[in-house]
Amino acid sequence: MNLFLQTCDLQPTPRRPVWIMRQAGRYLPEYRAVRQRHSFKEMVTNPELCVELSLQPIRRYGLDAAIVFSDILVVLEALGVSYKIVEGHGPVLERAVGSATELERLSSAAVPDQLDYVYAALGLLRRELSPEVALLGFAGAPWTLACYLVAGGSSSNGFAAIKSLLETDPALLHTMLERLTAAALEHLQAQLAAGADAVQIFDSWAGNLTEQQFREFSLPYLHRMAAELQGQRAIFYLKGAAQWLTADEAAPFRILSVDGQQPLARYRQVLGDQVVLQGNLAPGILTTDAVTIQRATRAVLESHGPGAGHIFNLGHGITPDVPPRHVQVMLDSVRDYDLVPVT
Ligand code: 1CP
Repeated sequence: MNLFLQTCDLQPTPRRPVWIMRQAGRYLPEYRAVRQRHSFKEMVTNPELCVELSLQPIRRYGLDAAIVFSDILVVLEALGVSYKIVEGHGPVLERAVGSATELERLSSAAVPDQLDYVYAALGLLRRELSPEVALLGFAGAPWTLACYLVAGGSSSNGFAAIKSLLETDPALLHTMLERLTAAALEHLQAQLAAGADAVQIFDSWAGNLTEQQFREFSLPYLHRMAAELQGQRAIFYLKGAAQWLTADEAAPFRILSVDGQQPLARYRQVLGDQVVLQGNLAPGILTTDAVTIQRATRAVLESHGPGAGHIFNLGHGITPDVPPRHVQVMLDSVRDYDLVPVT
């Protein structure tokens, strides 16, 4: 039984499926051991290393879903703007894109032609994983990709450049968002074709917009992606923005990953029972102690209640300071709790 896929399809399961956003990463000693020998770029572009890194958290914890080891920035690289990860700082792009001329200079080559290594890794992973474990691909949402593209990498000033662009030249920003929507969709479709059972769209910076700006610069593009991905399993992660959605706005998403802004019961109350919810333990809880982790994990499970349609996860990515044994405490609590009597 694949608990993750059944839950995506709103079928009851004997326990909740669970995986962890950014589950491969620096909190794991086995990740750091590989990272010591290779640059981030080597790890992402080498399918064998990629498979190894994707499997590390599955081997250690037996999670219900594996996510391909990659980054949202590979799509920008496919558009002709390469990136590197600078230790202690984060992603840095080869150049920033903030004018019409710069936007026109982006490559028009087909995105999937540039990202063979991701699809190769997915194919290998699907063969390695048991059928009970779901395989996820992913991409950045148009707004979040635009944040990095306009800033030229990660930002220490809250992505100030794109915030001014949004005021001074909204038409240019919309042209950019159109372009990024098409590129992200091409990459997601290719990942599904290569063996991904589901994909997640990360709008990690949606909450950096006001509610009104979110409705203009992010939501329409997410809705377009949902429409294009209809019939496929697509999870939409809207960090800092899911609390603004009405039931009608959320309905096209079918699977919504939410942060810890509100308890799951509140999202259920507003959105109804036809949307699968993923989340939403605050990642900071994992740095505390076993008793606190058990209590907070149960609170998330109880907040959702016994009905189908809950994928347990964090509200955001796990951080490098989390002791791996604390993750085990959380997972034991999820697995011991439950559950829904299967009829
Ligand atoms: O198991 C996994 O989930 C690993 C695969 C993965 C994913 C899903 C990585 C590896 N990155 C991502 C997505 C990603 N990348 C997002 C969306 C998810 C989120 O909100 O957490 C974002 C915003 C990025 C951009 C990025 N890449 C950052 C954040 C920078 C910022 O602006 O705050 C960072 C630090 C990276 C590098 C990176 N990507 C992945 C890892 C493990 C790392 C750290 C690299 C290292 O070892 O130094």
